Amino acid sequence: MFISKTTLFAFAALAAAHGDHRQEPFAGPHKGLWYNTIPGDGGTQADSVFSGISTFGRLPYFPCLASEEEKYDIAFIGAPFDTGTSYRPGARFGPSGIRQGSRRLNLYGGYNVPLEANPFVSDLRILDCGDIPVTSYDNGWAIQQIEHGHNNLLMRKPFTNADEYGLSRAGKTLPRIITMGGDHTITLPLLRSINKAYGPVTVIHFDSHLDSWKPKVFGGSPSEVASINHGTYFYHAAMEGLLRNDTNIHAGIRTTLSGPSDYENDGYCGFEIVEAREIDTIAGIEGIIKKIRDRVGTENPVYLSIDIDTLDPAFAPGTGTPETGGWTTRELRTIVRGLDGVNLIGADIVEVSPAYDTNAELSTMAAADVLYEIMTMMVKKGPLSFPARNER
Ligand SMILES: [Mn+2]
Repeated sequence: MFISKTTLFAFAALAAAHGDHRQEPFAGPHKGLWYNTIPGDGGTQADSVFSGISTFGRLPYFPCLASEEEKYDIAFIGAPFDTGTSYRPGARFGPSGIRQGSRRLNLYGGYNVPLEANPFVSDLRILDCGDIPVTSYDNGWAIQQIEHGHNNLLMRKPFTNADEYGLSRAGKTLPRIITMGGDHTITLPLLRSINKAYGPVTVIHFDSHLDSWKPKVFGGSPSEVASINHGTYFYHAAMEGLLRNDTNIHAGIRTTLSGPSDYENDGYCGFEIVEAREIDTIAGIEGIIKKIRDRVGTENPVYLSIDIDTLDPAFAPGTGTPETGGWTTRELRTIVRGLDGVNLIGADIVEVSPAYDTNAELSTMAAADVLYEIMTMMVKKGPLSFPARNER
């Protein structure tokens, strides 16, 4: 019977996954082969980084949306949606591209030198949960799919500290979801989901564009779904009350505007702005980190959304709306690491569009490495839980 076979597989996978807290891939070196009995490194070639099926960082894969029982502390999930783009489409292939770009990040070589931690070795349970099913035929429906898929993963008890108090509105410790887009439209349904758990949140937004443009109305009658796209979602998020209004910040901005009023409009959405060129004028990388940290504070739950077009197209050409004059991959990674210690409740990386990448996979590697920095900070911080108020 089909169902019983599926269930059987799920139980087998659960048993394998729960046996060990280290992030062991299910398919390790092939121990049945004679050359895997050679002492030392003799056997690992059967599982080298260029072979096998790609999950993010070779993390164990489990189709979490197929089983409500599955637990994790951090889950990677793809949202392959790109029908909200205004220029070059293709970010629906972002999740698989980022996984491909992450092949050299893994348990065996995952020590993050500047952050002094290997995020693949901890007591936390971290999974690649595959992709949220997303239709490419109906944006309104797709946006609901993304919100509900994300929220299904977010509202579960975490693997660790499930009964400890946490930062969520209900005082619970929740798992952290890292979403791989998809065009930037996906951040609206992700924030709707986050809002259900945490209420209005602080957002750090890395991007070359503001993404807070007031939607244009065509033909006299406003269509709500049509007005939601990768350049307007923060406007909607602000109008829906999903954002704090005094702690958000954009970083890496360098877009041209339709006029100065774009910045005024942004003010309604509660963002401060760090322009990309400020790296040359406000004490470099350290100045930028300070400006971000001063804005968001250390107590607030913070959501991090990173558009790969923050990077200069020399470093990440594989994106839908490139803008020259951006930061290097080194600069962005250092700035992101500068957020170490902030209460990151979730994150996304978006607009990775592999069709415009080079054969050298610059953009997907950059995206994967930025996620690796985020994953390391989340693991270092541990579950976002704390003793009950009367015990503190
Ligand atoms: Mn964007």
